[in-house]
Amino acid sequence: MKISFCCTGTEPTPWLAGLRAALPQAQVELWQPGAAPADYAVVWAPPQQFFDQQPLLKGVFAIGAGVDALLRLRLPPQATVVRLDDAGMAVQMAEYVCHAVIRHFRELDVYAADISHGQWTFHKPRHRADFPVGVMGLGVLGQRVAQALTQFEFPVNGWSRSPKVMPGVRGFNGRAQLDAFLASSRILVNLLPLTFDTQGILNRDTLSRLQPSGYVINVARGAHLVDDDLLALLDSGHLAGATLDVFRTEPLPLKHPFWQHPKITITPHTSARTLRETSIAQIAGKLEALERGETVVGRVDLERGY
Ligand code: NDP
Ligand code: OXD
Repeated sequence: MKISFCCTGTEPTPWLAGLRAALPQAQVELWQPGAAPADYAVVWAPPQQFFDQQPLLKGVFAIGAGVDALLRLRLPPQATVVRLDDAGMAVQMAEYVCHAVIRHFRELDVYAADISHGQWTFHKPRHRADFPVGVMGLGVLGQRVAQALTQFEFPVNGWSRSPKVMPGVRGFNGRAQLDAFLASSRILVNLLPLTFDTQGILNRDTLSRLQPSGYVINVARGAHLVDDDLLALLDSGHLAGATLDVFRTEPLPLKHPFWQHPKITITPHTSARTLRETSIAQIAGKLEALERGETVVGRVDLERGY
């Protein structure tokens, strides 16, 4: 069995060593243009040329959770596409989002500014009941985040395509319930996949529906957000702030207003990182399951786009 590794922006040596150790029966090679066709591929941001030269692939394993960029390429029609399913990302995402929510709710930036000015000042405690958090996308990552937020006793709303029942989470689903979900939320966390249906979903209309002094946390994809709409709502005061981990162009161009905006915190697409050992173990297990003719979780539905 041949496995081709083609991950742009990833140091290949430890991945190749890890995949070879986990799948000793396989021949695992770093892809080079003109390489012989493989049976499986392990990819991140591969060029179209890769798939054009790999017509026999039975399976394509992404080393990330989001497959929006992959699905924009022409893939071999018979290939099963599999994404990472948690693989250690869910707890990281829960940490990141809870940190952003609590930092905003507890006014920790205000305290930091006070302290930097030598001021020992108390601010009136705020009520968490006044800070309902809405989580868009209740998949592998969104559910973990929503559950973590309930541990801190925030009111939590969740929005997904199909109905979900989660303890402590008020569920909304489908476009018909989107407005009600937004109106019930003050802090909005985006954990949707980027698809035809969800691109630009964080826009002037939707963000205006959040409760006054809303706060936006985008940890999914930059193209979910209409940048100018966010800036306008921050400047009008309808939104109090935003924490953004993902951007339409990455790295975020230095001239982009998000870098300097006093109400925006940015991080460099780091909220949930791919963990190599865990990911290799997951990919190896699923590849062997596919070889045995079994179904695997994390299989991408190409029609839905996630
Ligand atoms: P999942 O596929 O497990 O979950 C997606 C969720 O979104 C599901 O609940 C799904 O609904 C819902 N959804 C999809 N389309 C719609 C729609 N049109 N309307 C309403 N709900 C919808 O994905 P993950 O949780 O694993 O990952 C989510 C995203 O997080 C990834 O696609 C990626 O873009 C991003 N990500 C970002 C990282 C970072 O470091 N910033 C790291 C990892 C991922 P249903 O349950 O009904 O299918
Ligand atoms: C992912 C990501 O989708 O890193 O896994 O954004």
